[in-house]
Amino acid sequence: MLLLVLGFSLQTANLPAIPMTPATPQVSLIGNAFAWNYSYPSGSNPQITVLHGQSLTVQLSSVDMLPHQFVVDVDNDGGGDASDCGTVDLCSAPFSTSPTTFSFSINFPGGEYTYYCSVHPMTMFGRFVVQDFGFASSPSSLALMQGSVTSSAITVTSLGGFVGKVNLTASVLPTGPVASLNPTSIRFSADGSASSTLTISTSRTTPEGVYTATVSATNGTLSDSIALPVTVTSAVSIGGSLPLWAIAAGAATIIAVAVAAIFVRGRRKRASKRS
Ligand SMILES: [Cu+2]
Repeated sequence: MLLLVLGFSLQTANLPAIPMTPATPQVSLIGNAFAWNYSYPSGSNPQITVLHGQSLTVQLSSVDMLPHQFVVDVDNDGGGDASDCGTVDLCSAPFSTSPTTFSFSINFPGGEYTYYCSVHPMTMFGRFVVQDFGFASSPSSLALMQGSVTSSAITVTSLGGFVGKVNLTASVLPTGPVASLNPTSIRFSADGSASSTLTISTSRTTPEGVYTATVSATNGTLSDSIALPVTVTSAVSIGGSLPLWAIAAGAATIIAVAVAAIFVRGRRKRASKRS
């Protein structure tokens, strides 16, 4: 375990990272067929780390007179295929001696990607990390009677090495069942997960119907939410209605009375014939 931690920290220490402010993330990449930012203080092929949902501006320039093109390989199939540009992969315009900027939104899932120069994909590439958290519930839908309580486990998972504390809130629409969470904030480590219990309770007077419970998670920059259908059924219709056994018992009584009546009539007929 210690070795793993050491290995991880050594690995991250070796990778040059570009510090970014969450509000206006910007990164500068200088094209050189040897590597992006070749021989620059930030290090060659620096890792780019962004948060899901952010917009990123990449300032692109070239120092070797050669054409370059910045590509984020969103589908992870390599950086040499400019055919993915404009569909799945994010690609700047080709550039050479004139600098250009390329802005885009990080609307693809959290995880590790690679950015390339599509002209020099063998030398000009680096890690492109999208940090996010995943959000899941188990079970993913709930059903309960009036006047009862049920719960679902809400799990938050770190993606792309996202670390930190996430605050959770829960609500139910329309008004009726009451939602609560325990705990209301989760702290998790890189690539780890943590969970909270969503509890839904109803009173005897909560109207029957289908509701939606929403659990939202935010760390101030990232936010995500998950919705769970909640079905409230009547306690009366299940506990107080005529169950099958009662219907069966009623039918048996009717049959028994009918049989008895036929038997009595038969005896009377035979008795009258005899006399
Ligand atoms: Cu290039």
